[in-house]
Amino acid sequence: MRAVIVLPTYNERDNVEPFLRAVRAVSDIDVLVVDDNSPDGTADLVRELGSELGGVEAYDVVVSMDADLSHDPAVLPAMLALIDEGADTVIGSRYVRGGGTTDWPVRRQLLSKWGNAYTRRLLRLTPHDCTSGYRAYRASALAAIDPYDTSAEGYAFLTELVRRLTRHGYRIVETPIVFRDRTQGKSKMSGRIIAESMLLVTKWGLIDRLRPRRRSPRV
Ligand SMILES: Nc1nc2c(ncn2[C@@H]2O[C@H](COP(=O)(O)OP(=O)(O)OP(=O)(O)O)[C@@H](O)[C@H]2O)c(=O)[nH]1
Ligand SMILES: [Mg+2]
Repeated sequence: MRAVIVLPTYNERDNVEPFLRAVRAVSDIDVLVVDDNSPDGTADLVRELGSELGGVEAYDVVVSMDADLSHDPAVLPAMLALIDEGADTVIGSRYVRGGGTTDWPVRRQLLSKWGNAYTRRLLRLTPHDCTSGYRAYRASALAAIDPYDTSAEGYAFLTELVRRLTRHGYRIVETPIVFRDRTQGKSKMSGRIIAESMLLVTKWGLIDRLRPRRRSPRV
C-alpha cells in the first residue's frame, strides 16, 4: 500500500522541519508539499530537506495534514491501518472518545463543536468531526467523487468531501486525535471562512430537504 501525505503550506518555515522529522520518525510515507509561494521561504527549506520527499506516482492512499504541528504524526500508522482494514476514509477526530483539543480559547472550541453538531444533524452525516483536515483517503474513493468540482472556497470543502463520500456509499471511520494549537506562525482562519461554512452547510441542508432526490444522484 503506497501512501502520500499532501501538505499545504503557507509561511510554515518554523514548523515544517519539525513536522517532516516527526513524520519520518514514525513512517516512511512520502510527503508532497504544496507551497503557495510563501514569502518566508518555506519552499527553499523544504527543498533542502528534499531528500526525504518522494516522487508522485500511483498512490493508493492520500493523507492530508496541516504543517503547523496541530496534527500529530504519531497517529499516522493507526490511520493507515484502518484503511488497510477496509475503511475508504479515516478522519482524525476531535469529537470521539479519546479525542479533543488543547490550548484553544473557549470561543474557538464552542464554534468548532457547535459547527460540527449543526453540520452532522442538518446533513445527516455519521462522522462527529466533519471539519478535521487530518484525514486518510483511499485514492480511488477520492478520485470517484469529482473532487475538482467543489463549491467551497474555504475549509467548508472538508464537509463537502464528507458529504460526497457518504452519498457515494464510501465507508468513513473516525480515529481519535488530540488537536494542538499552533505555537509558531499565524492562523489563516477568518470570519469569512466561518461565514462561508455556515452558509454552505445550511444551503446543502435545505437542498437535501427541498429537492426530491433523483434516482441516480449526481453529487
Ligand atoms: N498552499 C497553501 N497552504 C495554505 C494556505 N493557507 C493555509 N495553508 C496551509 O494549510 C494548512 C492549514 O491551514 P492553517 O492555516 O493551519 O489553518 P489555521 O489558520 O492554522 O487554523 P488553525 O490552525 O485551525 O488555527 C497549514 O499547513 C497552512 O500552512 C494557502 O493559501 N496555500
Ligand atoms: Mg492549523
